[in-house]
This record gives sequence, C-alpha cells and structure tokens, in this order.
Amino acid sequence: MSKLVLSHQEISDIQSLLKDIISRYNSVENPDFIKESCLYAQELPWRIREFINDFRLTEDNLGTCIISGYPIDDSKIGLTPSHWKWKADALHTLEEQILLVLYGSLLGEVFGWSTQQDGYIVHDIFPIKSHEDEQLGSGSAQTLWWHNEDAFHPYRADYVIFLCLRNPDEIATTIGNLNVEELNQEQIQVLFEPYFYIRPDESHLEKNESEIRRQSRENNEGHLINLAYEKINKMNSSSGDKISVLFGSPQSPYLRLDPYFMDQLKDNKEAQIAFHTLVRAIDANIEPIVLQPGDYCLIDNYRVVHGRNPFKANYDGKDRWLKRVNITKDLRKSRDSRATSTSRIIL
Ligand SMILES: O=C(O)CCC(=O)C(=O)O
Ligand SMILES: [Fe+2]
Repeated sequence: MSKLVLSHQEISDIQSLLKDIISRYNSVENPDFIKESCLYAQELPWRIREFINDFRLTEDNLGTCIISGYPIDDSKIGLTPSHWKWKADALHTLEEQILLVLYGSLLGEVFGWSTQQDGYIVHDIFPIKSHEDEQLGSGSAQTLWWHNEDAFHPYRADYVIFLCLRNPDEIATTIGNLNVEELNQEQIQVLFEPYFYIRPDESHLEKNESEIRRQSRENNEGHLINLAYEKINKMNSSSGDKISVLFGSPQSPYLRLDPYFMDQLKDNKEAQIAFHTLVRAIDANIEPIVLQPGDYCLIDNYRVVHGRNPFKANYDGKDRWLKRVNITKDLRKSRDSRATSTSRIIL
C-alpha cells in the first residue's frame, strides 16, 4: 500500500493553512467552509495534492493509501467521547477535522446522510458501550464484517477517508480487494446481473438516531428526515431494487457488497454459489492495517472493502478513536435526495 509521510516543512505549511482557516471557521460542519474547502485544499503542499490526484485518477494502486505524520497532540484532542451526539470535541479536534475535509475535497465533494450520525458530515468512530455487540463502527466486541461503505445505497461514497486520532491497542482496520482470477467467466457474468439485495446497515436505522434529534423531529422540525427514515425502513424490509455486486469492467470489476446485510438467494442457486465464491476470494485477500495517530487512510469504496477486528473497549476516555468522511465524485447524481443544490446531506 502506498504511503506518503509528511516532511517537517509540509507539516508546518499545513499548520499555517489550518490556522488561517480556523481564524474564519470554528466548525467543519459550516456549509460556507464546506463550499470553500476545495479552494483551501489547493493551498496544500504540491506533493500531497499530487499523491491524492494520482490515487484519484489511476487505478493501478491497491485502492487504499495513507498520508501519515500529521502530529496529534494526545492531550489537546481530549478524552475519547462516550457518544458522538454532543460533538463535545468539536473545537479540540478542529484542525485535524479540517485537514480531513481538505484531503476529501481533493478527491471530490464531501457529504453526509440525514439518517446517519444525525446528519453530520464528519463522523466519529469510537466504541459506545450500548453498541458493544452491534455491527456498527461504534461496536467493539464483534468483528465489524468487511463491507463497502453504505453499499445498500445508490448514492454511496466513491471514497471514504479515516483519520486516526488514537489507537492505543493497535486494533486493525481490515482491507480487502478482489483478485478476479479466482472467479470463472460464468460466475463473473452472474455477479454482474441484478440478482442481489443489500439492506441498510445498522448505522442508518432509526434506533441509532440520538434522542436529541428525535426530540426535534417529534417537535415537528424534521419532516424531511421523517421521510428519509421512511425510505430506510422500506429498504430494510427488502423491498428496494435488486443490484449487481460487480460492475464496471469484467477484467477489473468494481465492488458493491455488504454480506452481513445480504440474505441467501434461495431461488437462484447459481447466483448464490457465485456470490459465495466472491466472498471467499475477498476473504483470502483481507489485510489488517493498524492505523496510527495522525494517519489519514484514503479508501476507494468502489475497489476495496473494509472492516475492523474485534477488541475490548474500556470506556475510559482512552479508547480507539477515528474520524470518517464520505466523498462523492458527483454530487448531482443525488440531487433528487438533497433539499437544495448546495446541500451536502442526503435525505
Ligand atoms: O473502525 C474501523 O477501522 C472501520 C470502521 C468502519 O468501517 C465503519 O464504521 O464503517
Ligand atoms: Fe465502514
């Protein structure tokens, strides 16, 4: 996997750019900042822009890369929060989050989901006690099975970036890609057909909305969000469009799958066997990557799947803590699900 390690000069150039941005913005969620982020990103050092540009435009890499070396001050970022709903760290991790959005803006447009983490654009990933055994980024005791991010949704991200703030027990993110030679021609053909269905993962379900926002919806302030949850509930009852799990070039297919949220195809044995072969082929290629504080890990969500090994959370403010952002190459394709042309939130 390719890795760019920042030089002292680059770190210092980034820090002065971040200082400039912070003098104008105190939240990454500010729509004006989000709009300007692609302008600011052009002021990042050339080597970083070149590295991200190569990752974006060529597919001869393995679908993941890391930009490492940004210094994280463990005491400045504060304790790992116990829940994302308060955004208690918003100011303590502002510079790290801004850099996450800037890197994202070199890949495309950052966006969020109204049904995930209360519609925030920058997400938190740390263990939450009540989610311990859940299939969620905020789970811990169970393996987070590998998946394409938001695979169930046609407007899912082209790229995801994880920023590691803290990972004291060196818990691995898992990354997997497909060696297409492990499939035969007939299987590839079947996997390119719309025989498959992916239910929304747990992170989009109404039960994982915070009570803060539920309250505002109950006060009738969230009509559009109510409709968004209706859509999710419908998709969760397996009544949406069937999809193919491979697409693009048969010689080097793109992936769209989340096996944990996919049911057996009882009425199509051939597709079921091909799907199993695909899952086994990816399983054989899963690699652990232990992110270190200051690592920004760029993931091509069309070309690789990712997950996380299980671990023991302590809920003592020192647990593993990542930030995540979703990026699309094409905002317009989701226009029917965004309230305005400039909104970055998919309803
Ligand atoms: O914790 C990780 O390393 C990955 C988390 C993840 O894949 C997710 O939250 O979607
Ligand atoms: Fe994920």
